[in-house]
Amino acid sequence: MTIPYSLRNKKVFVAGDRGMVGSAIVRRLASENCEIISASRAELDLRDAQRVKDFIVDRKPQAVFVAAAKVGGILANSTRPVDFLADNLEIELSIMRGAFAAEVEKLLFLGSTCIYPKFAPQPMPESALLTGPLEATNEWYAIAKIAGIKLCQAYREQYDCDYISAMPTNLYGPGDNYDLNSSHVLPALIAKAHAAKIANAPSLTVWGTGLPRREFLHADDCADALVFLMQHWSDNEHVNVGVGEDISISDLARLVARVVGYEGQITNDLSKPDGTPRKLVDVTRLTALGWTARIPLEQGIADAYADFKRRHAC
Ligand code: GFB
Repeated sequence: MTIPYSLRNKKVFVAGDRGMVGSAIVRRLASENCEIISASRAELDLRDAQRVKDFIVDRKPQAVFVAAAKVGGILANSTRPVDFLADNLEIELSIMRGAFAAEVEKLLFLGSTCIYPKFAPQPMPESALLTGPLEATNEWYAIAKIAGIKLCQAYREQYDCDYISAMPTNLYGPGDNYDLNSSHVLPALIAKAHAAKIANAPSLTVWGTGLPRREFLHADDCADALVFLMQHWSDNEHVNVGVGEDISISDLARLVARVVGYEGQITNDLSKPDGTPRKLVDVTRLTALGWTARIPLEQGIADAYADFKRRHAC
């Protein structure tokens, strides 16, 4: 823990500002009185190292949030390995090289808790990194995110750059992806429960056994934690970001159905993978710094469902 880093009156580049987490960071930064720098995908391909470097050097941000990534749920991860490995490596390397060239004061890299071994102790402490084999359904994404942590550490070690990493647990919230082939479980269940309710369908289908357990963090809580870490964390070690509680997929499906108002049966499609059996992060480090999540899961699902209806439903 060092002297707090102030974002006030700074130029801040939020890479990935059109995504769920990036847009939540932009909302959160509204109260920090900083100037946000962003670029749409059409303006700037973040995999293009030269263009990214030119952009960052030209705009001269003082702080950078690396919230841009190729993301997706269990099916997308296991069927598009090149996209998840290569795109993410290119994005993080381009941004960090650009940030270094522009002498950015502080950079926060956003990873994922899938960096931890499939059978890591639960809750998973930061020290579990690289202690065992990864979960096969998302090892490509995990390897790219581990490389991002290592890049931050390498820049710190070789050039004394203040680059830090945060590992959020499974995220959801406004602006999520509701496409059933590429989404994560929570938005998928919202979309399925809504469709089943509208169609008066007798059942909705959950992938896998429903037994795996996951921890869910609202994107606004995540953004708040990331801004907090930007201000209060400066270390080689990464920091887990979570709520400290998990839920089985079956219980999550029942909770989503209740929020959406769907009363039919819940069935299982056992041809789909379960993935990692459990993914609960140890949030001791973050809690000790003074940050805890505020949005309860049921309230967060209601908020996400309201956003889904605004943007997708009739
Ligand atoms: O959220 P999810 O796709 O990814 O799936 P992971 C979590 C669990 O929910 C798995 C089950 O056990 C799925 O089988 N599930 C049930 C469903 N119904 C559905 C459904 O309709 N759609 C989806 N997508 N899942 C991801 C990684 O792992 O977690 C990423 O693939 C990333 O790399 C992300 O790290 C945070 O939690 O298994």
